[in-house]
Amino acid sequence: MADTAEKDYNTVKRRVACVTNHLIPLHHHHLPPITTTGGNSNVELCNAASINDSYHRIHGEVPTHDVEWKLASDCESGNEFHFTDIIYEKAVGEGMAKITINRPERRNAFRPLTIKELSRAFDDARDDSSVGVIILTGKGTKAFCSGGDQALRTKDGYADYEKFGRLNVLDLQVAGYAVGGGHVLHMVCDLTIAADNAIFGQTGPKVGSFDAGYGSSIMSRLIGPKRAREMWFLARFYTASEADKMGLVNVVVPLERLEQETIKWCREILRNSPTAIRVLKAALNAVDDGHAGLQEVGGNATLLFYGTEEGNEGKTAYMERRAPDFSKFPRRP
Ligand code: 2NE
Repeated sequence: MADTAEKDYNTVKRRVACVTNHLIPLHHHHLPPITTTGGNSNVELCNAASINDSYHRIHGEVPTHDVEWKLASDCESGNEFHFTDIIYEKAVGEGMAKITINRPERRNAFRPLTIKELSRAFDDARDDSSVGVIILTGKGTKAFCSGGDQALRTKDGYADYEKFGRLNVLDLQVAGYAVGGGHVLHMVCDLTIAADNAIFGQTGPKVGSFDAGYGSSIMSRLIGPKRAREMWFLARFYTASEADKMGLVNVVVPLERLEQETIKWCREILRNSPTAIRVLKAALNAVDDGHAGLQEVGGNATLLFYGTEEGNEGKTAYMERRAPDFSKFPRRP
């Protein structure tokens, strides 16, 4: 009898703890401090909520050991990549790839070659089924990326050794400056982990340029149309803390913990269902991407359907030159 009462008491205690975890602000917990320098209390509550629930008790924290990075090889041919403007690495034994823009002497400004190499690395990481998360970052601590290389700007776009210009280059973790096209790159990423020395801003109108594509539409979605106009028309710079308050970034962490925190986020994502993440990513982009976005969600639905008995019956019947029998499959309400 005493045993049952104690069990009930413990159950109640656990449930109350679980509920209060969802209510108590972060600083009431003895958590390792993730510095969210803005007033984004939702992010803090999300982190706090998982400290003492059953999921946390079963799975625990993600491991904190250092990642072993290795220069990436082509996932199909196995050949080593030879890049000039980027460093492309994969984590040994973990589903992470890291792409580092490597032009620190120019604050990691990109030129056409940089974009070509980024595209190749992103294509490879996408096609490598062992990779679930890609980290995009810049070499050094002074800048993530300062946008298009102005020294190579010609009247028909950015031109390097090939001598012909490209304007609509791929506008695609942040320490230091993320400005101009570099700011667009961080906005099109799914998540942004900012170091506390990060500076964000558009410079286009100051240097006779602009991004009227993703750089405008995604920004307006992220921070709202008024703020987006402010950011573009005035071309001011904003601190990491200001960017956090605007909803431009997910979290701000001390510079010396940038990689460590990013890895933690990656490991948390990687232990979740890849299909759930895949479909959610498509769904979160769908509204903004119009037909292309719907096609991505549609492609995922087809992929899942191909794994069902009903989908397989259609294909098998065709291959066996017989009429398909769909009668056993329910028409769900
Ligand atoms: C990024 C920022 C604010 C950093 O300032 P600071 O003081 O830390 O560095 P500094 O001394 O300006 O830069 C160091 C070196 O890097 C070069 C500089 O010219 C300088 O070279 P040296 O004097 O040592 O030789 N550098 C930096 N950014 C560069 C760039 N983007 N192109 C070429 N060289 C660059 C400060 O450097 C800054 O404001 N940079 C310019 C930012 C900018 O305006 N970017 C282009 C925006 S337009 C764009 O990205 C774009 C587009 O045109 C079309 C479509 C999509 C995007």
